[in-house]
Amino acid sequence: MRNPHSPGKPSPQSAESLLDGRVVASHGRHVVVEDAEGIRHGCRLFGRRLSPVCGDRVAWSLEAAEGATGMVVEVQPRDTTLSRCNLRGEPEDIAANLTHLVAVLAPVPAPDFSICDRYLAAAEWAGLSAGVVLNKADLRARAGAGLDAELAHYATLGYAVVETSKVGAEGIARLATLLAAHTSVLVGQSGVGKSSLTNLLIPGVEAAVNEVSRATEEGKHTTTASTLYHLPHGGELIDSPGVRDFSPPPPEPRHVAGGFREIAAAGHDCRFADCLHTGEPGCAVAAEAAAGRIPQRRLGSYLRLLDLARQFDEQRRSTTRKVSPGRPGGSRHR
Ligand SMILES: Nc1nc2c(ncn2[C@@H]2O[C@H](COP(=O)(O)OP(=O)(O)OP(=O)(O)O)[C@@H](O)[C@H]2O)c(=O)[nH]1
Ligand SMILES: [Mg+2]
Ligand SMILES: [Zn+2]
Repeated sequence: MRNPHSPGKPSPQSAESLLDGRVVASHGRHVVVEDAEGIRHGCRLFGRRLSPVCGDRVAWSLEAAEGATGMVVEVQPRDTTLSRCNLRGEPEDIAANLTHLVAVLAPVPAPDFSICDRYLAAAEWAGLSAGVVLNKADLRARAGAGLDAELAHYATLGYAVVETSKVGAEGIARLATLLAAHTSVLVGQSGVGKSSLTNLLIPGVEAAVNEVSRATEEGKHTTTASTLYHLPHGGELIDSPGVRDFSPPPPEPRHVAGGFREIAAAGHDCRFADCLHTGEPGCAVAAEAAAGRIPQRRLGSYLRLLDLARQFDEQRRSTTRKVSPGRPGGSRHR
């Protein structure tokens, strides 16, 4: 294993004493690392360079200091990364080594299907399978008129759609079956019940759950850090903090459609192979949307991410021009 010692920094333990571990929670410069026996240790990070997230495989050593029992010295290469744009519009990693994403919705707080679309697109781009959960099925009568049609459309795209409720643990067994073989993350708006689902899926876990604010019916952002749990029938589950909005860092514009299964499929029939479905002649996506087979909202979600992708592309180009003139593709955005 590589020894990351660098001059001027406190020396980590020798490579021989390094242990394999898994980050199961991350709080800035402090992380919780699970060892091979499943014991969890509070750890600091060696140097300034490391920024592990929940799910990362790391090398660490037992080295007590500053209230921590260990120190992470290296983050191993990831299979997958789920990222978002932070408030400054910069990419920021959320979780690593996921295989599956679950977008959680509820009748209350009012579902934002655009956020759901963007999570599903992020899953497609990261190579994760994905599903949609409608939690609080007991409050279904309070849902807006469009809910059934939206869920039916996700199902026609091939996403598993499960209705769950903490009342009678409805749908929990089916959800557990879908999660069994995966490392999954529960994502969605604050207050939809991600932590409540975590508690139902994993007896003994007491992830903090709070009451939805009566005044606004917005969530209260009860969960403040992603945490990884082991599911009793195999698989791992990450409960993540709720969001008000979510945008994934987009890929190059021509790859954006890959985040939308029906748009990618229809796009094969566009007249031009490089059609971006923004009014080009012979666009099969526009034809499908006009015929009502692609919902306008899904097309809108695609176009919004295409806009973002073009902004990123422009930034990438100007950074490349400034940093390394003449070096094609030399500078990546992140
Ligand atoms: N009626 C009903 N309420 C539920 C259900 N599941 C969760 N709740 C309630 O919804 C509120 C929010 O639940 P949480 O599990 O904290 O939601 P969360 O998605 O983890 O919220 P953040 O951590 O803020 O992102 C709590 O008052 C729960 O009791 C359900 O199936 N039915
Ligand atoms: Mg929570
Ligand atoms: Zn097209």
